[in-house]
Amino acid sequence: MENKIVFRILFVFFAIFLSRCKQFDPPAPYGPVPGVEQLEWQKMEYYMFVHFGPNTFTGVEWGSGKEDPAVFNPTALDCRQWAQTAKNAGMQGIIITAKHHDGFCLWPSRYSTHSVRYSPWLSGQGDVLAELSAACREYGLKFGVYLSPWDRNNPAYGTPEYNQLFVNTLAEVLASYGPVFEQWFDGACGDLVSSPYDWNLFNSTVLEYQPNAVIFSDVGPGCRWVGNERGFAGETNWSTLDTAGFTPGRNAPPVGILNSGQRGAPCWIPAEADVSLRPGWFYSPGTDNALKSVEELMDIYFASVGRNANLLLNVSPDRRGLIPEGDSLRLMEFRQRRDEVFSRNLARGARVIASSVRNEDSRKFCPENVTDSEYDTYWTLEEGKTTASLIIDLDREENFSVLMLQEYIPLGQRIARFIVEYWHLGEKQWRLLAGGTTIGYKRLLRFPAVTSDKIRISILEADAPPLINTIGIF
Ligand code: FUL
Repeated sequence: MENKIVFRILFVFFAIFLSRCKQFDPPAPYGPVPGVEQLEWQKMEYYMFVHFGPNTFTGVEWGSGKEDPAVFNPTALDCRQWAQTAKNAGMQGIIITAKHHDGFCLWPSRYSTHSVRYSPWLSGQGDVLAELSAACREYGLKFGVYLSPWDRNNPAYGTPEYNQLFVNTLAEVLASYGPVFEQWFDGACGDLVSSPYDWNLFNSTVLEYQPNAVIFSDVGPGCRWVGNERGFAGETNWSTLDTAGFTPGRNAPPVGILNSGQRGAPCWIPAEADVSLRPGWFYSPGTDNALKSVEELMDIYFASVGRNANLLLNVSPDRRGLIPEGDSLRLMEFRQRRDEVFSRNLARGARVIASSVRNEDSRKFCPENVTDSEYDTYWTLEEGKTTASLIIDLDREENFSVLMLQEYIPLGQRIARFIVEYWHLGEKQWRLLAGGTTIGYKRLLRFPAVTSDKIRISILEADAPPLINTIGIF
């Protein structure tokens, strides 16, 4: 009898305990979600592309592969200067063209006679990848490699043997220069290929040697081309894509799809926007006065990082092997402008009022999570609810012209339409400020400056309960 009472009491306590725990349950993931390495990659946001090789010295964009390796002879190559420039520019890593379409290897490859070993640079003893990977480590930057499958020098190119040769080359690089955060596969090919590339073999080789690398191509699997070389992601940009039946290059999905991703698609393949500071990818004296302006770079930033894509900005070391002074200056001006815009987040610590909250009494999903500057805390709603609004109360009048929204993507991308309003102090009513479709990892909105003490964000359409982890007002 006594036992029964004890059992009942225990049962009641257990039930109460379970119901309290439930209050802390996070929402279930929706659709595909990023892998750990894809999330780390997304948080990098902005990093450097470096195009360097024989083309630097010959002034062409696509080398024929027949160039004499003797043309490669930088007089003062210094990868530490590249790394220092990237660091000061606010970038998180560097991806180098280890082998471009001309087949020239920037390291002394065992598998090619078209490499630094056959050049006069450091009497054939140099290794650009060794220098750059060491410089990246020194400056706390991540290191990535571009290797073009299209090879205009390799005699085996176009034969079935080439796939294995390319894999050997790939393995050589990936095994030798420390952690690689991104493997960049270019789909471009100007010559006819009679023997198809073995993409499955290429990808599995990358992951065998660098399991944490994010693989870039037209169809991922780690991240995808944004569909243009202007640095512009779509205003609508889903990190999901359906790659069935597609391969990189000629058989890639249409560029419009790459630009905007696909809502409800089965694979998590976020966009990366690649664009060059100069009109071409490689250095040419003719482009010294044609660098993108700070305004153009800001437009690119808002259209890439500000539209749920990472920005891969290319710089072109010159014939000395240095990033030219003008290019480096422009990168610093660009950084300064971003610092000016983003230095003070007016929303930090602000009071937030939500129309609805998940498990209200637990406070785990409370609206203030969006202004606490922690990545892993977020505001969300009860299961089944997909629309809601948030008011950020600044408690004083402020002047602002940029809004930042971040969706908590570790549980999937959900939001499909939203608007932003501000409280018009004179008229005492809400006025429309901006609106959009997707948010994703980060969405930045620019508008003519307004003065107000409150803004309201309304989620009008989402595929599952929306999760917002950060809001910034600048
Ligand atoms: C393209 C290449 O053909 C260009 O030369 C450059 O490397 C660019 C980043 O990708 O597909």
